[in-house]
Amino acid sequence: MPDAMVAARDSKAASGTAQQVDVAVVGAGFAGLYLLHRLRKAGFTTVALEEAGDVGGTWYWNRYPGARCDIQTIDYSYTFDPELETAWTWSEKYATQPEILRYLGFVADRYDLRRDIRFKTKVTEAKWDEAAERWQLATDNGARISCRHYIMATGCLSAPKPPEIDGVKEFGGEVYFTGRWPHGGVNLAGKRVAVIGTGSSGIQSIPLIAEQAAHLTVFQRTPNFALPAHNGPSPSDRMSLLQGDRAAYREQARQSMAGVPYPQQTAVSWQLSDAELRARFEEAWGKGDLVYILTQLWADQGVDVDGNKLICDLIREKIGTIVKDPETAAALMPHDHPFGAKRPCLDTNYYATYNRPNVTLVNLRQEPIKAITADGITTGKRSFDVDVIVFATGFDAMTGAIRAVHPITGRGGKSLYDVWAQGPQTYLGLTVEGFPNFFMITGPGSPSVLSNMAVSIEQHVDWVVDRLKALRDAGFTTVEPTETAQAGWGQHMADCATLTLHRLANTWYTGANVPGKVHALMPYTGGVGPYRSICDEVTSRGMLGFKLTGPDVAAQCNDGEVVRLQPDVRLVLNLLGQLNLPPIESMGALGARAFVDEFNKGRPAGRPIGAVTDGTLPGTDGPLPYRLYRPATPGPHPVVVYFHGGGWVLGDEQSDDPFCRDMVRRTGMIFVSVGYRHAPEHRFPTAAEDGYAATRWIAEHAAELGGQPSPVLVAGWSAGGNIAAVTCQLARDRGGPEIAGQLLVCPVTDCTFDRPSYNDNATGYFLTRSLMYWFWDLYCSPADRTDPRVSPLRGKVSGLPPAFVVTCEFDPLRDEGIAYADAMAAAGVPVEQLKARGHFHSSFTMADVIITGVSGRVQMAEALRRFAGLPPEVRRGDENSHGHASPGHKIAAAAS
Ligand code: N01
Repeated sequence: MPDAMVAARDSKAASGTAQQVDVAVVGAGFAGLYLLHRLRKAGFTTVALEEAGDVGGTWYWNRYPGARCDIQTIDYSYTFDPELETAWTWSEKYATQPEILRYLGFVADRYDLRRDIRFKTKVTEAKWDEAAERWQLATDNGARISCRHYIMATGCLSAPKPPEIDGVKEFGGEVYFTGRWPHGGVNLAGKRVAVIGTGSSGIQSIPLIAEQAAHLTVFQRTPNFALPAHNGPSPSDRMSLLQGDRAAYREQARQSMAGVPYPQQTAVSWQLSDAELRARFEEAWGKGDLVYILTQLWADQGVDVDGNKLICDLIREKIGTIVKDPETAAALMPHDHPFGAKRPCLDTNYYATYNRPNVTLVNLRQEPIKAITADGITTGKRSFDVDVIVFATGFDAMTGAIRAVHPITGRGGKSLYDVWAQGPQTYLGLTVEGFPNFFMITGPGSPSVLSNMAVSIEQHVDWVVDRLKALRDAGFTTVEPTETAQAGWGQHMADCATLTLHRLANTWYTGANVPGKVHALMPYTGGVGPYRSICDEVTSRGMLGFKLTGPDVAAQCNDGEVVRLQPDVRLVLNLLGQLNLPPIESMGALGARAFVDEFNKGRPAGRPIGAVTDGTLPGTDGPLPYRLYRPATPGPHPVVVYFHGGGWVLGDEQSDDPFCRDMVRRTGMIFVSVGYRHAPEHRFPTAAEDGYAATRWIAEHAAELGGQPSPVLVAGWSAGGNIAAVTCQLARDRGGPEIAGQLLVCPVTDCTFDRPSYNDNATGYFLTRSLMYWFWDLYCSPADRTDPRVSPLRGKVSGLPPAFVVTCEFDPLRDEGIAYADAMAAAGVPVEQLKARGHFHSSFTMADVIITGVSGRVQMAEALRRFAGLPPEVRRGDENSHGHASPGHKIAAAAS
């Protein structure tokens, strides 16, 4: 497409006199165009500076053969104006680059945006002028600019990275970069062509280049997962959803994880038979939709190495069936990263292209490129004479266009280049501390490249422009995030990153593709919907984490961290909040038990283990039920006596099933979960005495249960933690049984409610203060509450077995758990504590829902093995590494 007919609009200002605007925007792609439209509507004077000759951003530059979007085009569109939506019809499921560029030109015309864009103009410097409280910009074309606010809408993949191969300048043939493809096209007919790189750009262009070239040699360093696009008309099912209720469809996209309206998948892989797994995969393969296959197969695919490996195997099998030469097929199969951890690709005939006689694949892992010569490319083993080299080698992503293109100097002369030397730090991915009135659209720390960019861009732009409007109306002239808020966002980013498998791949998401770049996962992995709600929360909490100043208003600094909960805990609590449940204590004991039963039916099934058997054991007043969880490994195993949670009122020997299974898998031990009797039918000290009696019986019958003979271990959660702690005291005082160690997870240890955590976490974290009052009232009369059989903190705490005590930051019981651990330690008991940041009372027992609880459960399992005298071989695959990670895997190594 020719450059814009509208020439770069030179500022009327004489050279040396700056053009004065409220807001300057860099970039006229998807983000820049929408910014201009919104800013103008909000009454801001604006200019956009664009290096290219026309609008389009990435779609202006990436004109290589086969360039298309790989999010369905009906989803990859602006949604801010319903009339625009109906005024444009996409011709294909995945539109080509020329069609997308035409669309962006259409949008620019429709809203008359070009009149505020200075094309062919590069910013060469941006400096914050402290006295004027304005950004001063220098450009390579036309007047300087002085603006109140400076917004980078520069895209995430706009700075191509250099080829990093010696000798490019020596090459006598033609050289092209996919990211800077000539506008007039390139005639490759009859030529010997080399393509270096097999990311999305390479995978899209290789089949078309192969059709034109006399011979194509593909130089592949890392194979990538690619799926057939099955391009054509937009699928009728998606179209009818969109057309059936456009507003609802768009809203679902905005609240979704990836910015495309698909529901949250709930089935987990271990619940599905092999036939079901394969059927789901085949359906996804047939759909030709990246977001579908990345999110809809099974719930654990993106968070668990085992669930992910199932998909990797199935895709590798597909590659094997398409590519005829086994050696080539093997070289094309990715083994070094989980599916989705590196950006997968959509293709048209990619793998089949390697069956063509004029295509050769060179596996650079076996023969790295040594140099580019005048005639072609030399590897460690061979030389390839070529006429054309196409570099599909990617970009200095996310930070390249912001950090390195021009110096950006903030408050106190600080350069963004230096501030980000150890990796990008931002608040919300939108702002940076020390850089007032500076914003980024889809910056590092925002969902951006892990989402449908169109949806994220609209959200970012709306949020920024709405804030600028509100600040202006309130008389504020500067806005800047605080250090605390930015550090908190960094922590939240890191917490989110532990949820996904991105940390197990070296990719441009982490900066690993650029030599010397600091490794850090740059996009926000917490999802589009949660991100949107966090941004809204910042606003509703009075611009939390921002300093605001203005000449005629009092400065405001509402400091703080917007998210302190672990990301999955936040999701669970939000979901529970949306259910608007009545307080459990208002349901009565029977109603509450029925509620808990129903609630538990909705959770993911526990993972398979060796065996689960039910039985009864003799209690003090008759039989007590138990459930025994046995590992798949040969026994005999150490035995852990387990007490479920439920405030002495709720739950049973089956109600902590996922936790017990998880711990059995990790520890390799038998767990016997005891069905002790409940209040109000059986009040204090029944639960305590049942717990002790059960422990004694299990210890005496450990061998019959398939376990190692005594000593046993005890463990429990919440009221079960209370029973476990009490059992250890009773066993010490009543002559046994011998207990090798105690695991107390968020235990009740004392009858007073005056510790700070009872107030700090009184409501909002599922277990409330009033629910605890109710539990206590049902179980124990006030006169009995100081009895160590219910308040073990008031008992003698010396001479107890070694303990591992877990407490959660957002739990009313936090401080009494810590107090008990401290008291035991002070009395000489070997005690380890896990004070779990950002977690709530149920974090660790909601195995497979609260994924951030994995590392805590690994520590618990390690402790139990230590107590039992076993070597520290804890199953930690889902925490640390991908099954196929290569030994030199930097990120994986860092994670362990
Ligand atoms: O870049 P990439 P891309 N020697 O970084 C290889 C988006 N996009 O332009 O993996 C030899 O993915 C490198 O190898 P390795 C999309 O988000 C979207 O293809 O580092 N090889 C890799 O194979 C995408 O993810 C669409 O070992 C070298 C390749 O070059 C992102 O843009 C279309 C090398 C680079 O792959 C980037 O995609 C296109 C060297 N020195 C792009 N240096 C849509 O469909 C690098 N490589 C919307």
